[in-house]
Amino acid sequence: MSSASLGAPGAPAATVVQGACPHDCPDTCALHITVEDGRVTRVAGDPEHPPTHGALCTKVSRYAERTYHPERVLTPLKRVGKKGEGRFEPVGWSEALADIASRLQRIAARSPEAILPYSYAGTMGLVQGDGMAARFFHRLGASLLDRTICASAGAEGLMATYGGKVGMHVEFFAESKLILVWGSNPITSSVHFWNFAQQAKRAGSKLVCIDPRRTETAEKCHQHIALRPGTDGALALGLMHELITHELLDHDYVNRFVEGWPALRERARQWPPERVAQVCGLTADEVRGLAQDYGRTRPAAIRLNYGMQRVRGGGNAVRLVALLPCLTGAWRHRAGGLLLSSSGWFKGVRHDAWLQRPDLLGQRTPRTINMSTIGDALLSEASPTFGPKIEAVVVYNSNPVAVAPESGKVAQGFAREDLFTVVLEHFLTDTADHADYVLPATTQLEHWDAHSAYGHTYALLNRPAIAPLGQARSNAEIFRALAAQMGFEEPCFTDSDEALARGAFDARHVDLDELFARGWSKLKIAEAPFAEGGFPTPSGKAWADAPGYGLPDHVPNYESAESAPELAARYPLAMISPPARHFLNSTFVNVASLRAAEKEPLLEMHADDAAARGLADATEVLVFNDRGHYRCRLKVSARARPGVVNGLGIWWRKLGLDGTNVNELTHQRLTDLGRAPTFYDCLVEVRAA
Ligand SMILES: Nc1nc2c(c(=O)[nH]1)N[C@H]1C(S)=C(S)[C@@H](COP(=O)(O)OP(=O)(O)OC[C@H]3O[C@@H](n4cnc5c(=O)[nH]c(N)nc54)[C@H](O)[C@@H]3O)O[C@H]1N2
Ligand SMILES: Nc1nc2c(c(=O)[nH]1)N[C@H]1C(S)=C(S)[C@@H](COP(=O)(O)OP(=O)(O)OC[C@H]3O[C@@H](n4cnc5c(=O)[nH]c(N)nc54)[C@H](O)[C@@H]3O)O[C@H]1N2
Ligand SMILES: [Mo]
Repeated sequence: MSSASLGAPGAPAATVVQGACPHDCPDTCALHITVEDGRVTRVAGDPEHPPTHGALCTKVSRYAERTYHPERVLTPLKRVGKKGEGRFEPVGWSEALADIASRLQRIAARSPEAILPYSYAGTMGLVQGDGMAARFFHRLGASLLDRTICASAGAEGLMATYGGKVGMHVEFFAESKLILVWGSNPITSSVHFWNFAQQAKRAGSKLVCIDPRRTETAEKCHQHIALRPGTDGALALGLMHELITHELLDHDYVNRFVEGWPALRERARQWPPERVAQVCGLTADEVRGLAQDYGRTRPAAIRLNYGMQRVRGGGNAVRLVALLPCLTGAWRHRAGGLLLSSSGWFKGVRHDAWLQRPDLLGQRTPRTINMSTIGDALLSEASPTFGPKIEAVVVYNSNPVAVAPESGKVAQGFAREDLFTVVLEHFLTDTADHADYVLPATTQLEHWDAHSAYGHTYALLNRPAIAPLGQARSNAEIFRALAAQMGFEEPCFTDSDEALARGAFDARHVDLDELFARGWSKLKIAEAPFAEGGFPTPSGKAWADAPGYGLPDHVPNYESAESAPELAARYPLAMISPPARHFLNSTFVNVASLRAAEKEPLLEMHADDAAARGLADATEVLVFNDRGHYRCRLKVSARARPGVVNGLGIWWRKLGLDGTNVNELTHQRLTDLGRAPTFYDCLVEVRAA
């Protein structure tokens, strides 16, 4: 459906436009946008799209509230105050574009690598994400950005096990007899997966949640295994130990489809339940019971999520967990196996090289800056190892001052008077407050896009439902205009947004007629893709021992009693900072109804830890470590296990209690694999404010 008329005779004509949710979420919903008299009046889920099933999360059902928000940035803005103050005056597009282009040209004439694009998944669209923007920065020869802030440890862990970011079809979890919800809080972060898990539960299946926090999801599962953060690798090794001891391996599957198991088997033998229990903060019976359930139930499925890989050993832990269904042969059934990401199924289906045009670099090989260490990068001077000092940053689809680790340093970097900063945004976020220019971007209701997904296997289309508000322009339109201003003459800089959306997928793999007629189309993937091996490795076998990696192992957190006893003596509480239910990363924090639901920045603490510190529920507290302090409201709660506090994220710093957020406390050290941040590997102490 592109736009069907729904109006009753006499009523104002209503049309329904097919859209796709742009947000960074595994569910990537198909949307029905109702438009009446040029205004969006309803955003609903498409009832026919199987994963969406007609339902939306609270946040996105309020998407129109965000689009029509009175504080939307609707004209280009030029800074008049100090960096970070957020004082701007409106300017015209032509003045803004001319000034930005000439500033970037001057820097590029000396050193294009002194210019850095900074973007993540504010929209996951292939057009408004890294389509025209990537073409622009490749042509310019700017520094490349290593986009690691969320998932790259787990991604590399999957690559080193299956050879690709591939997994089960989400729909078939409805038929699983046992589901391990591991490092994932789907009631908050993936409600459409939860719908399938509920169907399984109603059919009598067992649900087990493996998470340090007693989340809403953990409460609704039959069992909650509240391990210490960063100990998932040890738990997986313990499960292997029990599968070996009790003869629960599928030897036929292992012999035919797993490489390197004998060496890992010897390692797993060193992890009896007692040792695992001590490392994970569990009982040995919990480990034994879980192994029995997992080894004896068919089909058994694991919904792994990125929450468990935001620690030093995150990549190794994903390798170990991802091997479990290979050892029990769970992959033989379509409702068995594992899903962390489905994005690898889109490899070769998406026209990435055409969208992003890395060939425009020609012979140039710019340096790569890791987005997860943006604080250090912005504060680095020129040096032979670092290269030129960063002189300009162009931010789109991201809010690094709030979301990047060790945000005190990130804010200090963005406050540099000699840094030229352009931010494409909907709102004056913490990052936009530091900009020299803020450029008003369209929302998903106002532009074209095409979407792949990382939690299901459908391609989606998003048509514009309404004209851009005010003077807003789409990201692609802004980079097209900047390219023209800079004199880039390659024909690819004239491709329209619609042309980019039409060209995003390969017609041999996506039924483009169906995509454009109905808004979504399923990829053709076998129902049980690895029933007979067929992993995307060169041999088709899964790797227990991956070439170039060696055997996976449990890697303790950087900040733990094991690795840093002196630090742990001063800061005895491990802090994790998972998403708050009504926010999406730092998006929606400024939507009044959603912020009202979250009330204030919260720190959940177990009653014993609160009593030991003489802290009463609802006190204002300071959470601190050597990197800084963060003021928030204490919630004494059974959601926290002893020794672990939960600082729910990710508030805008300026909407918090003292101009900071939880990332004031996190550090910039990276994961074992994938160069990712270790947000949940963080020791703190807490006292009354
Ligand atoms: N409402 C909402 N939805 C979201 C997001 C959001 O911010 N808000 N974020 C989106 C994004 S960007 C992503 S990447 C996805 C997935 O986002 P994830 O970050 O995977 O988020 P969750 O599914 O909430 O899962 C995180 C869970 O992992 C737990 N956890 C923390 N440390 C550990 C550990 O060491 N081991 C184990 N086993 N568990 C641990 C946390 O307590 C939490 O319940 O969700 C997306 N959906
Ligand atoms: N402590 C802690 N920190 C974390 C995490 C955590 O769990 N704990 N989670 C991490 C994870 S998983 C992730 S993915 C990152 C997320 O980090 P980001 O990707 O930066 O996500 P958001 O904070 O949602 O910011 C996205 C911004 O993009 C803007 N935007 C949306 N659509 C468009 C558009 O079409 N055009 C333009 N120009 N802008 C648009 C939104 O207004 C919003 O301000 O944060 C990470 N940070
Ligand atoms: Mo993420």
